[in-house]
Amino acid sequence: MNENHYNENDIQVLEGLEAVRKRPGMYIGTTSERGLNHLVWEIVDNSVDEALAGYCDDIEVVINKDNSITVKDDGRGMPTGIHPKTGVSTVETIFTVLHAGGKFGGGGYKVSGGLHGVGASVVNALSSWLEVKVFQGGKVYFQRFENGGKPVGKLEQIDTCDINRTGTTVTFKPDPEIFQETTVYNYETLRHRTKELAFLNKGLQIKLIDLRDDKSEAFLYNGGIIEYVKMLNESKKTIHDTIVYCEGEESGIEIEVAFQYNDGYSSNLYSFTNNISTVEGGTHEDGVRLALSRVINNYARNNNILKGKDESLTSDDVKEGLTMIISCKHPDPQFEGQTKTKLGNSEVRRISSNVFGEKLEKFLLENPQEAKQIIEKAMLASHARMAAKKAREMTRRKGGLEITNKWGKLTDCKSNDPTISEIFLVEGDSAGGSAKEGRDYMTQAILPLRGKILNVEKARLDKALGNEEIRSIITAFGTGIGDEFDLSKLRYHKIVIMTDADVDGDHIRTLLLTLFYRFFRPVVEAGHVYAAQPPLFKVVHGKTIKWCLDEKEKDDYIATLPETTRYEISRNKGLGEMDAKELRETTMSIENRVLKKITVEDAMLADKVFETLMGEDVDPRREFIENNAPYANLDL
Ligand code: TTJ
Repeated sequence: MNENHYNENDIQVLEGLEAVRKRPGMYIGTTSERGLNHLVWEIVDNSVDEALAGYCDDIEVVINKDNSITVKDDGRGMPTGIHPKTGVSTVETIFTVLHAGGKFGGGGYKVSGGLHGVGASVVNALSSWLEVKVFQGGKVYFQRFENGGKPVGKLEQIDTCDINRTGTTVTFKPDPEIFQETTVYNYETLRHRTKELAFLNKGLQIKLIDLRDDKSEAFLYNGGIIEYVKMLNESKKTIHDTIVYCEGEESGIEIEVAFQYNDGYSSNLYSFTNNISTVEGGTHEDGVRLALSRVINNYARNNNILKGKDESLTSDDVKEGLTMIISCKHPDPQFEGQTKTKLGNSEVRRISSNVFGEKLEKFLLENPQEAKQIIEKAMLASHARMAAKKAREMTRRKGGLEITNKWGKLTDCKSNDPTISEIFLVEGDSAGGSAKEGRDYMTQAILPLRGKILNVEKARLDKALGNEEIRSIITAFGTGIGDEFDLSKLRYHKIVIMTDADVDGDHIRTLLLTLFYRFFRPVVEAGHVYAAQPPLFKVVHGKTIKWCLDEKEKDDYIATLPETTRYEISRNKGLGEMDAKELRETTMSIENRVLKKITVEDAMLADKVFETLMGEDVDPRREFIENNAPYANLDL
């Protein structure tokens, strides 16, 4: 190659990577910590693809001391030969040409993961440097890129190796100019997804190694999603022993389902397509749900457990206490929905319904004892559902209750326009009082919450409805609940949780998020839920009081003070320590406040923390606290 002259290909390549650096958000969604993690998954997905193709069963993810990441696999190794279209090695092509992975241009993998499939070149573009090593045919190849993906030399052989050793190793260092918020990896976040990937790909070992503090774990599940269900039900009382498992394939589409019921009232259903979490569900989930109701109803009818024509179990009834994982592998998945996490391929509905229905029917026939337990559980749910309906009708009809008590302690805002209306859920009456005084009465409503809100994990819908705090929340939201839920009736487009920065505050927030996760998930999904961030520090000097959001803001502020100034710093423990004006200026006013948007994942995590902390079994709880002590306070 003439080193002084770029040819047309080179220029296109440079422009491509430059475009990624100019608009990283377009390629990885965000340059926050989430985007930083995204880089890891983009690389790991390549190795997982190799595993899905059957050529790799060992992957290592290493967080190096300098927060660079190494991903290593024992697959066939990336192709090293010259790529016919670009005239440079395929390795270089994959790392420098947008969309040049195995998933594009055909001929690659049958089934492929990848979050958005943007590929290795995007990771390269967003890295200060990246190195790749390929072990293939007894040779070791190497290439390095710097400054956002510019090759430093060509792919070259640097060594020899055992002819039997094959694989790919990639190390990259995220560019701090791009990831300005943080370039420090969080072990727990990487752990969650590596573990999940190991569950979803049985027999694949994924090691996570943290060289910053010599921590490492290996995840390998020969039982795959069966072991996933087992883990999810670990802290629960299950109502039957066997974890039901089925897998099947039709027209190149694979469906795998595992489930087990526990004695709780909520359901834990997670679905995936090509290892991607389909939070919004989709046709694979629909099919399984349909089959679950159909088969259970048929069985109950054939065995005279359900009598009469109109008595039947709804899909909500058979969902209660259900822990289920659905994993679909599809050669051409169509992702739809607001967050592109809903599987849209319509043929999958029939296929998953058939595959799952057939196996479930067989299981029930062969295991009458377990069938009986499952159906009894659903019947109980059905009765509770009818009781809840009656309870709801009662609350609606009780005229007196509506007038004096319907709104609980809600102080509503003047505006009726949900898009500009906000509701603050405030811990404690005294902070509630300050909030009421400090609010913008046009757009901000205040609902003070007293005491611990009902533990929703242990409560059924009908019981939850009996709780005064929860009733006030439901009434205030206006959406209804259960079968009647209607997002379009939401009265406030911002729901702001405002709690103290202490253990009780954490607990109440966890409780609220659990409640929202269980009963108002679409509200969370639509991005209406926020956590207020009251300032953590107060700096007083002379007559000036400065509230600072966090350690950094406090330090920055102190640095601006003249050296001779005497000042006092105190930690702001509760909302009650601020008067109405201060609360408005620091935490509530639209101009100054900082709100943290709550994602479904935050809510799911809260739900999980809650369950583990509140569950009846002591051992998992102790274990959780021991393992997560520093994380037990949700980092919101
Ligand atoms: C593609 O088909 C021919 C044989 O090699 C296949 C391949 O590319 N395998 C492969 C790629 N295994 N592992 C990778 C890979 C691993 C990492 C860590 C990063 C990247 C970009 C690819």
